Amino acid sequence: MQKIGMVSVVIPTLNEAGNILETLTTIEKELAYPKEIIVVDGDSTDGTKEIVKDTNSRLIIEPRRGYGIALRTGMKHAKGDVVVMVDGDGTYEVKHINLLLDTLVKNNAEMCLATRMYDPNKAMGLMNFVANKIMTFCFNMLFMQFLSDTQSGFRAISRSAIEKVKLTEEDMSFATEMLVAFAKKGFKMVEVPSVYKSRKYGKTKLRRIKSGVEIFTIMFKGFMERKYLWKRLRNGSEA
Ligand SMILES: Nc1nc2c(ncn2[C@@H]2O[C@H](COP(=O)(O)OP(=O)(O)O)[C@@H](O)[C@H]2O)c(=O)[nH]1
Ligand SMILES: [Mg+2]
Repeated sequence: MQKIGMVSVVIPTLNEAGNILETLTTIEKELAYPKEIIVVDGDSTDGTKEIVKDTNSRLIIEPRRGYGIALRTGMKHAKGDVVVMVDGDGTYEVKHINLLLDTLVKNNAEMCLATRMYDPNKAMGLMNFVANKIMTFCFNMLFMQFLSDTQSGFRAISRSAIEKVKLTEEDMSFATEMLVAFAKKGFKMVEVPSVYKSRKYGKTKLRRIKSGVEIFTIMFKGFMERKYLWKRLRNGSEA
């Protein structure tokens, strides 16, 4: 990404009435580029939709369940040359949005992620922290990358790069599927240090076991599909 014209911020929400307004007002205030904000709501029943309707953000209702489905729907509607995805639950430091965008441009990268692994407050729960470390280690080994937080959902991404990959995951594994696809294409991915904030309202929709299995499956499937692996195996058997 060499220059940013417009940024599309895509925010999935499912019952985030206590959190969404702060996220939206912070982005409105801080984001230094021309923008559109798209909230993709899973037909929340706690008043999230009504709150979003009272803002300048665009509201899209996506009644089909799944974090990946919501983000894919939002990205389809995005018009900016960069898409920023971020949760609407207030757990990311959205003030860092310009840092992500500037770093994307400075490095001429296709993706910039906010990493929460250098958070001085160590606010991430132990279970999530350990699982994330293992997933990130496997991802780096399999795809020769140097990321520190593969489960970060706060990312600035070149829209033309998104259009070059096929993404089909429906739930949380969508975030990993995207990394696998980008790594296989040789797209450049960089990180900026950010923080993890504890959820103030509502509760997580993460189902740890289900998502864990899906995340490892998508990584190993992606690895097995690597053309060079088959080539190496074939050459190996001929030798
Ligand atoms: N539209 C939509 N949003 C979702 C769905 N599941 C989770 N989200 C949103 O996606 C973001 C991340 O989900 P969250 O429950 O916080 O997962 P965690 O961050 O892994 O604990 C939050 O803003 C959720 O409201 C869904 O099925 N549909
Ligand atoms: Mg969350």
